[in-house]
Amino acid sequence: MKMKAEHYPFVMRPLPYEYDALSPVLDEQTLYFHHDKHYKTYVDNLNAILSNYPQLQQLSLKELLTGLDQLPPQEKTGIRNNGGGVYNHELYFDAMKSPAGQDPVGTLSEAIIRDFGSYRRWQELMEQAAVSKFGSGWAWLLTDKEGRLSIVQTANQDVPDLTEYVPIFLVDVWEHAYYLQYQYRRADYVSGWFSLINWRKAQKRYEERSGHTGP
Ligand code: MN3
Repeated sequence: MKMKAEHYPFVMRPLPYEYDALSPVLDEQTLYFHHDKHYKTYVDNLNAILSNYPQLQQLSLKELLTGLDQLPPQEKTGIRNNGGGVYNHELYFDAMKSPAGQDPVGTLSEAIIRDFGSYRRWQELMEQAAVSKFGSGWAWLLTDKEGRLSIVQTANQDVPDLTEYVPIFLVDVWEHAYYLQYQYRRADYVSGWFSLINWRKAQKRYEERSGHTGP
C-alpha cells in the first residue's frame, strides 16, 4: 500500500538505525553531523522557502523537483538545492544498513549482471563514478520504468530526471559525508560504502519502480 506523498512542512526523518550502526565504515560522529545537521538544514531551508508560497505547499518533493520550471523564478535555485538536498539525503540514509555482508538479491541482481556484465564490473563503474565526480555531488544507480539500469553522476544537490528514472540508491561524495573520518581519502569511503548497501531495500525499489512516488 502506498502512503500519501509527503508535502510541506517536511519533517526530518529519523535514521532507520542507530548512529553507530554503520561503524566502522561511517563512525557515529560523521553520521550524526551528516544527518542531524547537514540533512536537517536542507529540510529547514526548504520549509522556510515554502512557508511563503501556499500554492506550493501541497506538492510532494518529487513534484517540486520535476516541476522546477513552473516555480517562482526567484525560488527556483533555493528549491532545487534544498529540495534536492532533502530528497537525496533521505534516500542515501534509507538505502544503507550495518556493514554485514549482504549480496545483491533477486531481479535486481540479475539486472546488474545483464546490464553491466558482472557484479564486479558494476562495482568498478559505480566506484569510478563516485570517486571521479569533480567537486560536490552524487553517484547514483538508476532504473528506468522497464528495469534497465544506469549509473549517473549529479552535481551539488541535483537529482536525475525523476520522470524517466527511479533511483535505487546513491552515494554522497560531498566532503561533509566523509571528511571528519576519511579526510581527503574519498576512495576509501566509497569502497567502504559498498558494504553498507541495503540490497533488500534496493530490490524493493527496483520491483516498485513503476509506481514509485519518492524515496
Ligand atoms: Mn550529504
